[in-house]
Amino acid sequence: MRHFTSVSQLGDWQEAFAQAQYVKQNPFADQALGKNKTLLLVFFNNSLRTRLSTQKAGLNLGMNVIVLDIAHGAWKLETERGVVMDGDKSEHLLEAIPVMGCYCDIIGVRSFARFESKEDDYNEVILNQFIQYSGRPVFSMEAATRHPLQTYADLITIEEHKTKARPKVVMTWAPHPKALPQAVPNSFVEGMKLADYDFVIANPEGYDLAPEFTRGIPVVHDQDETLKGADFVYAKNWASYDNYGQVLSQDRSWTVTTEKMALTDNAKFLHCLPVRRNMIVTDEVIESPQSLVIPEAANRVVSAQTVLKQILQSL
Ligand code: AN0
Ligand code: CP
Repeated sequence: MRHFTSVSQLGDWQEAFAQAQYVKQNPFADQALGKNKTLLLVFFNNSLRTRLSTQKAGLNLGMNVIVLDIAHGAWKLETERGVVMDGDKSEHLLEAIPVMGCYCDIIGVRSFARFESKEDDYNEVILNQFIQYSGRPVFSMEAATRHPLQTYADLITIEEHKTKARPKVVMTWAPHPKALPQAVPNSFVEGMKLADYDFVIANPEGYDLAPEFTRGIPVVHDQDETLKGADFVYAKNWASYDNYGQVLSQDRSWTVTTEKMALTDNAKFLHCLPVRRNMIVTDEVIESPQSLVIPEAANRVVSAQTVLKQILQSL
């Protein structure tokens, strides 16, 4: 594997799960692979889990790790070509990217949807420029349309906790005060196709995801109906795709509560975190024994390390 931008690149899910299990059980077995290799993690947006788990994954593989926060300490970057740079931006991405490539062997990039242009976001203009101009293998640490390392960790967590071969997984929209990207839910849909679970999406009218992701997947606008018989509930907020980037609803009847969980088949609760308590999910549910949010976050090291290992093997 050279670049990693979508969970669908994992290919066969059982094989990808077996590789992750090996890494989880033998975290320091591949230290020689990363020796004298430098990992650069570039963040255009905030992060707790991705920042720490991806650093840890690199360290477990024997790599040297550098983290760059673009917003804190780097020059303000222009991203449009052809602009007369007489404003507050001191450097162009077209120089910054190849320069970053000079200092490392592999680059991870976090660059959220900016909600300025649906077309630019869905064409992944920032991530693709790193792929085009850095001269290095590039992996996504959540780009505009996908968060594949999160999805890989979500799938590992489900696989570890499932009690039937093909569990029913419900991904439900839940309310949030701010406009959040569709990257996590889009990517989760790709993961569900890869693992071939019994999968349903519940979201209010106006919140259907991009058809290129949801084609072939049932989308229901009645949350209670979908929760019946669920083995896993994956909650997430996202802003509207059709009314691109808008918050159309903060309907708290979509918050995942104990009453909602009672409709399920004793389902486990998942969320990628960070989560707004008592908007997305109640204190009671996230603190319940059904909640897998911490083991899910722990698996972020496993997903990052498994992917990094494959990229290192391809160098
Ligand atoms: C981001 C999102 O929803 O894409 C990151 C999640 C991993 N969440 C927030 O910005 C709160
Ligand atoms: N789940 C996740 O990616 O969290 P961070 O935004 O804190 O990295």
